[in-house]
Amino acid sequence: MLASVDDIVNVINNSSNIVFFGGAGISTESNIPDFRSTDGLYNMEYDYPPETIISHSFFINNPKEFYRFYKNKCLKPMLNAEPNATHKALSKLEKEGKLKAIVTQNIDDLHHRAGSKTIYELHGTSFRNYCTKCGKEYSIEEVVNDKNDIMTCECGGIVRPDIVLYEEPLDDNVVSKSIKAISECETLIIAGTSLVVYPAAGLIRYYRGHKLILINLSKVPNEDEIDYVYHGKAGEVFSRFL
Ligand code: CNA
Repeated sequence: MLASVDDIVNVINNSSNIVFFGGAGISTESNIPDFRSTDGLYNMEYDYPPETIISHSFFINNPKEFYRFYKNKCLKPMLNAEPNATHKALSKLEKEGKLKAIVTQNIDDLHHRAGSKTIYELHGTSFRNYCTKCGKEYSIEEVVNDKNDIMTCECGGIVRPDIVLYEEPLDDNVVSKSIKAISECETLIIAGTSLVVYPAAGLIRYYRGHKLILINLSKVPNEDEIDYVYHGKAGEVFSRFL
């Protein structure tokens, strides 16, 4: 059913075992564009759609174009971003013992930087990078500041971000922990995600309770199955917890 900010705040206040499932829409209020909103990456001019560029085969066959897009459109906005009200409120709810885990599709590290501890990053993180040949690790700053078209390691191997590219499988351990948290929680909050990227979106099917909340700017598939639906910005709800 459609719910107000007050309704959602009440459900959260009356829950003691919450899990949060989020996506790119959680970080748009930190000025990192998402993939599908009007001003998101899908509506900007580029030679290929983002899911083509950020795919395993594209990275292997066209690393120069991969790096051009990835550095300009993903890394640079992330490097300058700060946690917003939603990241901060989730960290506070965890400290209060109410929030048990964050399951995120984001790769921007903002939940960590807001102080959250139990975070399952389904798609990895841009803040870890490694050489595909020798495994040497590189920071996000080293990747952004690298002047070459393709970042290579001193051993000659190509450096890649520790993110799950399209066509690549999710990490089994992260998936198992996410499923356990979702299946055991009392309240599941889904926010800032179009719920169209699988297998990540399929994990919400493991929720078994009756306090399923959606906070999203636009509609998502199967919304009529969700107990509380609020169409608006995540920050409008979570700023109430700061
Ligand atoms: P998406 O498909 O771009 O959808 C984002 C959703 O969030 C849309 O439905 C928007 O309507 C909604 N939205 C935008 N702003 C807000 C807001 N302030 N409050 C509430 N809702 C909002 O993103 P998904 O995460 O569903 O797609 C999964 C991809 C996108 C994952 O693989 C991510 O790694 C990838 N991605 C991540 C980032 C990041 O790490 N910040 C940025 C861009 C893309």
